[in-house]
Amino acid sequence: MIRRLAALAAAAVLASLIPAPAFAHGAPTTPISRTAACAAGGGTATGTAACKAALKANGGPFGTFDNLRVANVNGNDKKFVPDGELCSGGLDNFKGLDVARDDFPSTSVSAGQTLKVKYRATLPHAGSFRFYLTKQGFDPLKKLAWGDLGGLLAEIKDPPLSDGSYGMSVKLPKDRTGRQILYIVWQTSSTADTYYSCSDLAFKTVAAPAVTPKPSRSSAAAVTKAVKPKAAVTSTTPEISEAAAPASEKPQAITTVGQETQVTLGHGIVLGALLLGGGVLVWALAGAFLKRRRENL
Ligand SMILES: [Cu+2]
Repeated sequence: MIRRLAALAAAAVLASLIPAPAFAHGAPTTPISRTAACAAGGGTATGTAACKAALKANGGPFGTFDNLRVANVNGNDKKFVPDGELCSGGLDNFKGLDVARDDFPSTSVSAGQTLKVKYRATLPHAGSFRFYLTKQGFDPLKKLAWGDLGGLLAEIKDPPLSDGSYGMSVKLPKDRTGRQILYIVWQTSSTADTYYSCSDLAFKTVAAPAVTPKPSRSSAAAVTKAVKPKAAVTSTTPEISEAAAPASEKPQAITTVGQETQVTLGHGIVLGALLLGGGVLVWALAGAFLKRRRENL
């Protein structure tokens, strides 16, 4: 009996030493990312033709939507993520997300607008978000390559977390039309991981003023109306008002302390649970040992 308990306790201790399974982390839900739309545990768009095709191309189940991360990149994204594999971060269990299609679940946007971004953090980490947008002329029917992306659109460090999502906003360029991809790189500083995601955007076509030599008053009025969009931001998820405090307003010292705390609280919780489990086993073992001794006396 005691020997069996000892074996169990030893097994538990060994199990706690084996690297723990992947924990949840994050992915953009607004604008909806391919991983949040199609991958496990993410969005509700798995039934769409694009997600079905992506799953087929994946050749097996997707990884968890918030787990599209690569370790030890340290900012060398192009070295770790090959052309044509940007949406999967070069990861085998997300490779279906790289399929070139123009019908992935998308977010309708207007050129020049300020786009609200919600990056769901199932496990918050300190770090920086880098935003890239495909250049005008991008062909969605070709796999995304680094050369398709324009320069850095925005970089936001440690944005505010509200209702489980990082809230950010990015100003979109004025010259884009049609389907484009917003590529977000989340390089965390509290872990070794960098997260990658593709969010498909559909730029609204602004009605071009009719090219008539002498426009009548009524047609001019119609054009004015058409040019003024009612809502600037169209999101796939309901809006939640959020404190949009710029990252720069955060005191640097507190941010640093927060990072340390985050690491301890985040991945530390699991370690704590394992230690607690081990403690319970040791306690049970000791109890059984004492009981046996008492019986022997
Ligand atoms: Cu994580």
